[in-house]
Amino acid sequence: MVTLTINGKQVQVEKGTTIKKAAENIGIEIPGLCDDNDLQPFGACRLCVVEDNRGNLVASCHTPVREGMNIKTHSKKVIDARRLILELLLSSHNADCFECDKSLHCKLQKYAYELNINNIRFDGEKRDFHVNAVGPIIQDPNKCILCGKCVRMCHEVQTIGAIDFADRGFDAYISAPYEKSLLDSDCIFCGQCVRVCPTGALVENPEIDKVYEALNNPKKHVVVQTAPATRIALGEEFGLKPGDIVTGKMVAALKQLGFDKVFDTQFSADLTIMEEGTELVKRLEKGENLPLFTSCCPSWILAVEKFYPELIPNISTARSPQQMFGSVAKHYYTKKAGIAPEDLFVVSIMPCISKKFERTRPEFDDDVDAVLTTRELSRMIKEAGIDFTKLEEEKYDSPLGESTGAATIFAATGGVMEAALRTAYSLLTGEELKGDAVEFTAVRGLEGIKESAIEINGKTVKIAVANGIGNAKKLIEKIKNGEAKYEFVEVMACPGGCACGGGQPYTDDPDFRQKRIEGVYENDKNSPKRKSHENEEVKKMYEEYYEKPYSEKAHHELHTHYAS
Ligand code: HC1
Ligand code: SF4
Repeated sequence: MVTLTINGKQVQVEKGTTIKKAAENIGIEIPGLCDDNDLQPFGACRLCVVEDNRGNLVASCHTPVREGMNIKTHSKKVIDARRLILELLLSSHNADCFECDKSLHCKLQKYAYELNINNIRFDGEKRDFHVNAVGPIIQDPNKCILCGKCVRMCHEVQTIGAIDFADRGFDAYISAPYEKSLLDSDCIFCGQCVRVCPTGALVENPEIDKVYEALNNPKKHVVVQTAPATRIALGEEFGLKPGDIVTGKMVAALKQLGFDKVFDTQFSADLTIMEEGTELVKRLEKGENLPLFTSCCPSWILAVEKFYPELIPNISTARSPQQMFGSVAKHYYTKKAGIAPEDLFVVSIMPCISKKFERTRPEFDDDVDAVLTTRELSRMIKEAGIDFTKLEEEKYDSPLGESTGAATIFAATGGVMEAALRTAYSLLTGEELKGDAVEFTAVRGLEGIKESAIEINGKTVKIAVANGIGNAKKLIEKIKNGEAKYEFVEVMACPGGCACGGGQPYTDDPDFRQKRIEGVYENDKNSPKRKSHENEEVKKMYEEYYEKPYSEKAHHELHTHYAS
């Protein structure tokens, strides 16, 4: 242990701890624009400077504590330096906060307020770059402060390397190679760069206006689906904690916003399990194209298409729940409700930016018309003046509104695997898992790669779960060089899974992943039904329309193919 003094208070921390973390341990927040718990210390912005024994300013985010140090975190010298840094950043910044999607969540704005910046002493040249608004992510280099968090997230964590610094000095900016748009780059739209960007330089491409237009068009029948992960995070936008379950309030808010029907992506997550579970059983029986990889994460699909096309035969052909919902709404629901398919407008609320890309894939025939992130939905609720926390809970509409605990856990890494196993077990043995035996705890938790094996009918099924594309790549290399062999593998591109997706509320809570995931499993535990094959509305739809999982009709409308 190392003993040091921070602001006159003696502190003991482990060797190797940074000064910034040591200060946080005693409740002192030091500002920083370039550091993040997911990333290696970088020391680029220098806003985190503190004063040491000798009166020197050191960057606290990457300076380890030393025995006997005497640190001042908010001395006059420190505050003057931080103000100077901020004023220099702001002197070239395009500070049109009124029109900025990051406003109220922008770290630059927050620190400018907290550090009392009321007079920028330097009238610098403003950054003047082209804003790239094509595709699901808007890149506005004029708002960029070159902290490098997006680059490091993309390289260090996701190991994609789609973006990097270009040019030098005042002309430096972040871009895909050769100034290409992200659509023409290696980007897989995981949105993790957006999640960590401290300013409005990277934001999702909003689709709110399109949704309002449909809601105000009397000819349109507008239905909305809500992804599993939205219900454990939307509350954060209204002062609740990560992991607080707000399903009923979210449904009530969507009804107040004027959607004709409020349905659930969890309905189609149960449907996905019926199709993908059947596919798994068939592949296990034939011993073909194993391991089977899950297919619901569109960033994972893009990663396979771009970097591992040889794995395409191993990817489940089941469409993602978002796209299954779109297809079911267009084909089954319109017939049942007597609505002309061209009058139907399908909106998704997703924790994910990549879902905006997925809906535009040509093979999905515009089944989904607009995708809003959880953040975009919160803005609509705020704009409508709805007091979210006071809403009376309401229920989803029928017939695409019922779901089970198995669908709920799709939101957490390992959840799709666990949900599929609950149903595959029943399909393979003809027996039901009872009570808490449905819980496959080996695939739960935030570890990057989880491996396990389960016995079904005397056969061992080896399984693996990867979250974060960097971890998925490690797992694929293990499989490719023969170090590991599995029958079934789940991959989610975002560390933690969809609960921690790029479209979820921005948060500074260092434990946001764990808290949101706890909410997911609590929701499952409280569900009266916990297996997808127990979903009555899904069963009824098979009886009335698709006949059985993997039928010809199901193949046509619920499965897909991939680009190689
Ligand atoms: Fe996901 Fe999925 S779990 S991919 O994370 O399979 O986005 O929540 O909606 O489609 O159901 C996301 C979440 C989501 C799909 C489902
Ligand atoms: Fe990289 Fe993901 Fe951002 Fe694309 S969306 S630039 S892959 S971090």
